[in-house]
Amino acid sequence: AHVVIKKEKQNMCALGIRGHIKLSVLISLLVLEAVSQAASTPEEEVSFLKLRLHFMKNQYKQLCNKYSSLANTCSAPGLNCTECPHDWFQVGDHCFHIDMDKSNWHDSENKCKENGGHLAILTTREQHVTVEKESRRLGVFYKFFWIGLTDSENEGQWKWVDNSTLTNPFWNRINSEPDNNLSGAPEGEDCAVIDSHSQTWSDTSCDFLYPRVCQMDATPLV
Ligand SMILES: [Ca+2]
Ligand SMILES: [Ca+2]
Repeated sequence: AHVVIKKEKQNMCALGIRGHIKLSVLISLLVLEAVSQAASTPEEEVSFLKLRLHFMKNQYKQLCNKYSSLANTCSAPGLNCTECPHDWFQVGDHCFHIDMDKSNWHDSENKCKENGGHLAILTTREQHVTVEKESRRLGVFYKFFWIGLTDSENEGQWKWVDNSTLTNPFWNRINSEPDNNLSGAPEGEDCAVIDSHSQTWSDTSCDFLYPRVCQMDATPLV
């Protein structure tokens, strides 16, 4: 009986490896099929291909997860089936992570860097909505998080941590932010936080202690 079980296990592992090859072939076929689809305008073709790609990525993730759970039962190596590290959430081509450890702005940026990222550069409404959802999912009571935006070099000239200038601001205009309020901080307010509830930003003292949103590029699956 022991031999039979061993044999079955070997078969299962062989199946797993064959499955992996089939998986790769299937993906190639699907990609080819998508590319060969005729569309009347280039714009239509682009949106069609985007849809197909989105569908195939989901298919790939499902197959990849199946493969990994099978690989787990033998000695075959598993696969990373997501485009973001564990505990990070994905929006488009980027991965984000909420870290509840509270630090000043500069230490927060360094801590994001230690994990291979940087403080979040939030440019779309979808990213703000997802940060809000994620903070709720974590049951986060706290609503202010550092993002990678500062005007510490030149007062009033807001720059992201990748040195790009701010083009699509989400300031809390109801509270007249950014106000560089000197009463709370004699040196002014040169670093930005997101208020996850209202999904808007405020400037505040860079020395204050807040949790943070880190960001890194997603690693494409295929
Ligand atoms: Ca300022
Ligand atoms: Ca302010």
